[in-house]
Parts: sequence; structure tokens; C-alpha cells
Amino acid sequence: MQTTQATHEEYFSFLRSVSLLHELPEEKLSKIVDCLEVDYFEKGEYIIREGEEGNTFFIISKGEVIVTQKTEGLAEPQKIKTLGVGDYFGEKALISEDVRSANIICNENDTQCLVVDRENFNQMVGTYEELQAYLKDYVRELSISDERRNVD
Ligand code: WNU
Repeated sequence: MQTTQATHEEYFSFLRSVSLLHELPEEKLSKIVDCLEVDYFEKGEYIIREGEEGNTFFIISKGEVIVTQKTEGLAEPQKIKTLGVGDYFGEKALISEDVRSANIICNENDTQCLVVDRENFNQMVGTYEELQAYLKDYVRELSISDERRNVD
């Protein structure tokens, strides 16, 4: 996507406000803005499907999504949380080199996500040990809570 200057600054200051990216140097953040795609979703649309392959990381810039997941013994995927503006998702498949581990379903019309592909995600995360360590820990905790949910 070719962003105009105004849009670039808008996304730049938005990304600055995302706690995960707060520590990134300005030029790094600026590069992320240059390689972002913006995707739009309507209520009920699947942004991510559990079990599918995925190569993208998402940051919610407008709207809301819900996270659902298959649970042992239950026919319907269960809702596990709601995410809103400034929250992100899709890091687990990229970090664990695995398929998508949950569904992400749009919960509000005109939801907007900033999308970073695997290559740019790796550049963003790979060069910052703290960020990488933080996400790896978080992903490990997600796996643990997944197991706990399925056992209960
Ligand atoms: C959860 N279990 C699993 C969330 C978002 C970011 C962080 C939690 Cl750092 P993916 C499906 C995505 C997955 C996660 C997200 O769903 N997710 C969860 C859980 O309890 N996934 N397995 N909670 S919201 C969330 C922490 O981003 O990444 O690529 O796709 O597997």
C-alpha cells in the first residue's frame, strides 16, 4: 500500500500508542508503517480460522473482534476473549511456526486492522530481543491456558 503523508503520520502515532511497539525506535516504526496493509471487516466475518495456515500479524485500529476456540467435548467453539483498539493477534502462528490456534471473528461493522506479513513481522520482532522475549513468553502462556481450558 502506498500511504499518503497524512495517513503515514496517523498510523505512526497510532502504532506509537500500542504498548507492544512503544519501545521501537522511530525509523523502525516508520518502516512498519510503510509496509502495512489495512484490512476492513464486517461483523461476523472470520479474520482468522483455527487450523488454517497463516502468515500475518494484526493490530486492531478500529472496532472489536472476539477470540473463539474448539474445546474438548463441546460442539461449538467457545468464546475466550474480546479484543479492541490497540490489541493485536496472530503472533502465535508466526512465532510457533504452527497453524492458527484460535478463531478471530469480527464483532463490529467497519472494524479495521493493520496487517503485517511474516517477513516484516520477523524484522520488527527479530531485531528486538525484549520484544521477541515478551512475545515468546506470552505465546507460551497461551499454550498453557489452551491446555488448561481443554482439560477442565
Ligand atoms: C488463547 N489461546 C490461543 C488470544 C492476542 C495476542 C497475544 C493473546 Cl500476545 P494465532 C489465533 C490467535 C493467536 C493469538 C490469539 O488468537 N489468542 C489466543 C488466545 O487463549 N490464541 N491459542 N488468546 S488473544 C491474544 C495474546 O494471537 O495467534 O496465529 O491465531 O494462533
